[in-house]
Amino acid sequence: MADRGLAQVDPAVYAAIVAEQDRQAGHLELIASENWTSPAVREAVGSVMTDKYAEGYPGRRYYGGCEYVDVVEQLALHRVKKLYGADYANVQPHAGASANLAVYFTALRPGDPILGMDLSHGGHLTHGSPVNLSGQLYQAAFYGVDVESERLDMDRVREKAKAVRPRMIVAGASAYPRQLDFLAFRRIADEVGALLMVDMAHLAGLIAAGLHPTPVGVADFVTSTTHKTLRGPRGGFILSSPEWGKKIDKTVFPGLQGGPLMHVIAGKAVAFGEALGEDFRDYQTRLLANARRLAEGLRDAGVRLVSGGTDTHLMLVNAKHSGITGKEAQERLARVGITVNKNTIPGETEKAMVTSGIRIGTPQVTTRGLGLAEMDELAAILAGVLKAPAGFDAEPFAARVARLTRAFPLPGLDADG
Ligand code: DSN
Repeated sequence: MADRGLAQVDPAVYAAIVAEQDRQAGHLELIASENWTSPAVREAVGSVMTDKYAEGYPGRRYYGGCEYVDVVEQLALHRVKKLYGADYANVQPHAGASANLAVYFTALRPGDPILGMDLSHGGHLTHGSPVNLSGQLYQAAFYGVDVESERLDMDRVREKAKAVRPRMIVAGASAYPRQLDFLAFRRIADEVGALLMVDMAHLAGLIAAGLHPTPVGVADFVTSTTHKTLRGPRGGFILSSPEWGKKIDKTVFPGLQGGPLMHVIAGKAVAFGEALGEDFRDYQTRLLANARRLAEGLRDAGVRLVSGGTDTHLMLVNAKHSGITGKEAQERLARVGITVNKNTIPGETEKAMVTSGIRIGTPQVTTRGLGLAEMDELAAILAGVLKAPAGFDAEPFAARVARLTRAFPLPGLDADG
């Protein structure tokens, strides 16, 4: 068994993995929450560390044989604390959603009021949505963007907080293209006697590179994923103060999770190491410049962007302004080799599976090397497809996308995939 590879052992799974790799290589992936991990990260995630049970924490495990998994968890902890200047970290959450739940279970009691960002204005399911445990266990209220500017108005957030008197304010978003003012959130939290949690999942790479203000040292709790702008494996982590740390550790294990995914923690350690390296700031700078250029190109081509543009790695297109739904925009772009996700926009009137917008982000295309000139071409393709009449000929657009994917292969893939 040892010498038989996946292709021999399970041709069906192997074929699906190869097809997925080809799909990623042959498409321009513009989903703002996705990226392309380095071969080193993928090697760590695909390693024997997947075999090891390690319930507990480094030096305090419930299983023998943990000396090497301890090394990687210590490395991950040391590196993530250095990356963000944090005094406490937990790298065991399997995902951003479990990191958020761990903070809630640590600091709140069922029924406590919480205040998060409205899902249709860019918030996240785990910030109090009624379809998520966070909205079922806690009494959730929401702040949203101003209808005119489509940006957060911190005076309105303050008014809402004064009315709701939350035990916790949650700042952070999945589809908000503007900077978040964490200091203003802190002041509001202090005014109403609330704890502040920042979910920085989307911004984690920008914050690590110093290109977005940091919530560390400002919020009581910072949660994140590792796989978005940060370009690590799929997973989550929590930063906080040592005072909260003991409680958070207990909530994550044994409160919420069992054995940590040590292969993923190994991948996180590698990704944090990469983020501490010299190239990372350059990558984040290019990612941001690409997003701005793409937003300008779209705007110049008459595509309407929520809030008129972006300060971050993502933008939200109002597809209805171009005469189609988010669902149709996503499907049209798929036909030309561009992957996006349909997304609700402020004032949404369509169902979640239809929506009026799409979300576009530059993390993955920047990783594969596209720059400003390519953003101009991409803006022209996107605008052309979005504004085309129904039944348009996708082929010329697909050929332009293929020229870009061929000119910018995914790093670390052989020429033949
Ligand atoms: N689902 C993620 C995103 O796409 O932004 C957030 O968790």
